[in-house]
Amino acid sequence: MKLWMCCIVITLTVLVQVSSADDKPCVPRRFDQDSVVCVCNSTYCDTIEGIESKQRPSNPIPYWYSYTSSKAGDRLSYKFGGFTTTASSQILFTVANTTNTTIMGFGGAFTDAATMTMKTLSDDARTNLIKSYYSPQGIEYNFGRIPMASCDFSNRIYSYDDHDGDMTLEKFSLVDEDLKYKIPTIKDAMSVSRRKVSLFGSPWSSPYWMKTNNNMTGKGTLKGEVDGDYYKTWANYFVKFLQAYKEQGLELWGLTAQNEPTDGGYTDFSFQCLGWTPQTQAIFIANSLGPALEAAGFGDIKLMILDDNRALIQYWSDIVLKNLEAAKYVSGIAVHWYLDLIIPPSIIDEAYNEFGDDYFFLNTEACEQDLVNLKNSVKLGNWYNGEHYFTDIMQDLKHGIAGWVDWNLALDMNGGPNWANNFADSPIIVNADADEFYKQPMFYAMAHYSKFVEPGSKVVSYESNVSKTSGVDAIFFVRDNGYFTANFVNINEDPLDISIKDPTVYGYVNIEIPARSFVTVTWWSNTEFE
Ligand SMILES: *[C@@H]1O[C@H](CO)[C@@H](O)[C@H](O)[C@H]1NC(C)=O
Ligand SMILES: *[C@@H]1O[C@H](CO)[C@@H](O)[C@H](O)[C@H]1NC(C)=O
Ligand SMILES: *[C@@H]1O[C@H](CO)[C@@H](O)[C@H](O)[C@H]1NC(C)=O
Ligand SMILES: *[C@@H]1O[C@H](CO)[C@@H](O)[C@H](O)[C@H]1NC(C)=O
Ligand SMILES: CC(=O)N[C@H]1CO[C@H](CO)[C@@H](O)[C@@H]1O
Repeated sequence: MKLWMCCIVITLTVLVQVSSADDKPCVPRRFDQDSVVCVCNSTYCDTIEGIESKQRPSNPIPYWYSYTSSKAGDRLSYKFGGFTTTASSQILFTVANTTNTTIMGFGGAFTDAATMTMKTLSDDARTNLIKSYYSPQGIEYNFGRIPMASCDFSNRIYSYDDHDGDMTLEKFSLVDEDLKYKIPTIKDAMSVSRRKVSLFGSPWSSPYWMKTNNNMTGKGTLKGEVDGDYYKTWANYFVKFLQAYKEQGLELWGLTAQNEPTDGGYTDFSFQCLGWTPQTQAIFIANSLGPALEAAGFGDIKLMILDDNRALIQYWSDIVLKNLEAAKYVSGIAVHWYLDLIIPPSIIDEAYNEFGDDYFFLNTEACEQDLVNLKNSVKLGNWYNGEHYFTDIMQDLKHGIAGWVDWNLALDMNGGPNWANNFADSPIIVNADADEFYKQPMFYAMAHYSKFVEPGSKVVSYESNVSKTSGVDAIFFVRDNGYFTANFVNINEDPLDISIKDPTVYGYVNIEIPARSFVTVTWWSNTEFE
C-alpha cells in the first residue's frame, strides 16, 4: 500500500452525494403502476454522461462511483465515495482474477413499428429519443436489429418481392418502411453514436409465393424439395437485401438465418413466419445461404443460427453445427428470452461448454407482454418489468451469452402498431398527442448494462457469502484498461448493506443496495488476470 492511499482512505470515510455535473435529471411521472417513467419532449430529456475512463490515470485514486435506479424513483442517481479501511457489512463480495465471456454489447430493434412511432413525434422530440439510446449522453447501444421486410410489428403484410413466381427476384425492392422510416432512423442513430453500431438483419417470412401455404403467416416452409430451387432463391433474397441496404449506405454486420424458425411449424401461426428444422436450416446454410453470401462478397457477415428460445439451444446447435459444411459459415448462436422463466440456464451451459470456444452467444429478442390481455401490455412505470430485464441479462451474461438485444426500441401508447394485435411493452413508449415519450424502468435496466459495460469488457469471477434468499445478486465486469463495473440487483422490499473487496485496492466499498433497485458500482482496479 502506498502512503498516499491510506491518507485518502482516512479522509474520505463519509459518502459524498452529488449529482453528476452536466447530467439532466429524470422528470418523473406516475401513471397507474408501482414506479415512475421519465418524461422527455422536444425541449427536455434526462441525460447520463457516465464516467470517462478511457485513459487510466497514472495514480488512480481509490474512489468508487455508483449509479442507482430504484422503484422508489431513483434513475441512475450518482454518488461517489472512498474505499474504507473496514468492511461495514457481513455480506462480502470479493472479486477474483479470472474472467469469462467478452461482452459484445447491447441494443434494440429498428422495427417498422418502432421507427414509424418515432416519426409521430416532432423532429426535436424524435432526436431526443434516438439520442437517449445511441448517443454519449444516452445509454450508448451498439447493436441494432433490422427485420427483413414485414413482421407482426408492421402495419401490413409485405415482402420485398410480392410478385408471384419471380424466382430470379428481378422485382426485388425495398419499400417505404425501409426508405422513409427504418433507414433514416438507423442513420440518425449511427450519426449520434461514438461506439461502432453493429446492425444485423432477420427475416420473418419469405414472400408468400415461396411458402407452401402461399401466405407469409401460418404454418409453412419453403416450397419444393429441400435444397431445391426455392432454397437458392431464398438465399439470393438475403444477398439482395444486403446489397440494397449497402446501396442506401448501411453495411450490415450480421444476419440471423431465420427469426424463430419453429413458429412456421404451428398450425395457423398468427403472424409472419417460415418453418425450419435444424436439419433443413443446416442444409440451407451449407448449400445455399453460405455460398451465396460468400460469392456476393458478404463472406464476413456474422451469421447466427437458432434466433429462438433457449429451450432449443443445445438440440439445434448440435445438429446445425455438426454439419461441418454449414458450420463453416456460422459465427454465432442467437437466443430469445421468452421461455427463460421456465427453462433454467443450465441448458445454455451445456451448449456453451460444447460450442462456446468457437461461436458467440447473443440474446437477440425480448419484450414484456400481458398474455392475459395483450391490449393491456403497456404498463407505464412497472418496476417488475425492469427487474425482469435486469435479472435476465445478469443470468444470461453469467452463462456465456455475450450481449443482449431488446425488441422494439419504441412503441405507441397501445404497444403497437402491430397488424396482428400482438401488442407488447417497450422501454420507450411514445405519446404522440402530447409530443412526449416515456422512459420506463426497462430502459434504465438496459442502461445499467449498455452504458457502463462497454463492448469488449469481460465478465469477472467473484466470491460472495450473500444468502440466496437475500434477493441480492451481482455480476462484475472489467474493461481492458482495468476499470471495474459491478451491477447489483435487489428484488426485495428491504435494503441490504454490502461490502465489496478488490484485493488489489486497499480497503472496501461499503454501500447500500436499496429496496427494489439496480446499482452500478465502478472503480479502478490493479488486478492482474490469470
Ligand atoms: C418539456 O419538458 C420540460 C421539463 O418537464 C418542461 O419544462 C417543458 O415545458 C416541456 N416542453 C414542452 C414543449 O412541452
Ligand atoms: C462473510 O465473509 C466475511 C469475510 O470472510 C466474514 O467476515 C463474514 O462473517 C461472512 N458473513 C456471513 C454472513 O457469513
Ligand atoms: C394470409 O392469411 C391472412 C390471415 O392470417 C389473410 O388475412 C391474408 O389475406 C392471407 N394472404 C394471402 C396472400 O392469402
Ligand atoms: C490470482 O489469485 C490467486 C488467488 O487469490 C493468486 O494465488 C494468484 O497469484 C493470482 N494471480 C495473479 C496473476 O495475480
Ligand atoms: C460461463 C462460464 O464460462 N463460466 C465460468 C467462468 O469462470 C469460472 C471460473 O473461472 C468457471 O467456474 C465458470 O464455469
